[in-house]
Amino acid sequence: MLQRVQVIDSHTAGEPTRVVIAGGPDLGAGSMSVRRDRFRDEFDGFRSGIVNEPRGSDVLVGAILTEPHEADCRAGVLFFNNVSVLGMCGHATIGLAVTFAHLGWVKPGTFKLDTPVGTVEVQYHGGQSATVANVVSHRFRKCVNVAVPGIGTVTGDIAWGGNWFFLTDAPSDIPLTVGHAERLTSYAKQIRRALDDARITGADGQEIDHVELVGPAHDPNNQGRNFVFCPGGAYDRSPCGTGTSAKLACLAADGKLAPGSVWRQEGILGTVFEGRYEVVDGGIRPFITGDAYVTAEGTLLYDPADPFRQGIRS
Ligand code: PYC
Repeated sequence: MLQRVQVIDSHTAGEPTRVVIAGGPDLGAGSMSVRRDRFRDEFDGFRSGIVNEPRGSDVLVGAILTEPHEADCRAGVLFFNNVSVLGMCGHATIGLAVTFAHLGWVKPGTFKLDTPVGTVEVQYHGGQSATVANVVSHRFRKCVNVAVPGIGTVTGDIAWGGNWFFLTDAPSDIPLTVGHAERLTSYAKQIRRALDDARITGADGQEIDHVELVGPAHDPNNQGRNFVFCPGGAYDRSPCGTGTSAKLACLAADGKLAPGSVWRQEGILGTVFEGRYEVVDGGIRPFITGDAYVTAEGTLLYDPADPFRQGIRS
C-alpha cells in the first residue's frame, strides 16, 4: 500500500524548507533531544526519503513537527538535511512561521517552538516576514589556526548559533557571488576536512559542521556578506539564521556591534537577514528577521516496491 506524507514547501531568502505536516513517524515521549536521537537512530530512511532525490535535493532542509515537551511551546520541531539532523535552523524557522500562517494555524503575534537545542520564540509579523529569537549563542574560541593542505594556514573563530560554525574571511581571490559557488564550496570543504583531521571542535568535542566564509557587503545598506557551507556539502542559499547568529556572537565578543544595533547580513544570493542581539547569561540572544514564501502543498507517495523510496543517500 502507498504510504502518504503531507508536506508544505517554502523558501526563505532562497533556501528551501519542506515541513512534514502529516504522515510522519511517531517519535514518542521525552525531551526534543531524546526525540532527535530517536529520529536519527530509527527513522533515517524517513529523513532521507523526504529531502533527498528523487523527491528532494541536497539543498533541501526538512522539518518534522511533534507535540512539544516544553508546555509553553506551540510545537516541537526537528530540522534535518540531506545527511543528518540539525540542532536549530533559522531560515527553516522563518519558513515555518509563514507556513503556519498559510495553514491558518497562527496570526501575527508570537509563539514558541521546542527544539533539541532549546526553546526559540518566533514573532510572525504578517505577510512573509518573521523574527526568530534564537537560542543563546556565543563565540567559543577566537583566532583558531588550522593547517589546510593546498591552502595554508587559515584562521577563524568557532561559534555556536544553534549549530557549530567556523567563521573565517572569504579568500581574496574568490568573489562572494553565486557564480563562484563551486570554488567557494571546494574552499570551505577543504577547511571542514582540515578541522576534522586536526580534531578542532566546538565545546565538549562537538563537531563543527558548518563553515562560514565572511566578507564585506555588496550593497551599502548592508553590513556583511557570507557563504555558508552546510554539513551535507550543499551551500546555504540564504544568509543562514544560525550562521548569522554565530556572526553576531563574534561581533558582540569583539565589541564591534552594540546590543540592539542592526546587522544586515547578505547571503550569497544577495538576500538579507536582519540581525540584532541582546546580552544574556552565557552569551547573546540573537534576533533574526527574514522573509519566506510558500512554494508548494503536496502529498509525497511512498511505494514499498520502490527501491528509492528512502531517497538516494550519498
Ligand atoms: O538558516 O540556520 C539556518 C540554516 C542552517 C542550515 C541551513 N540553514
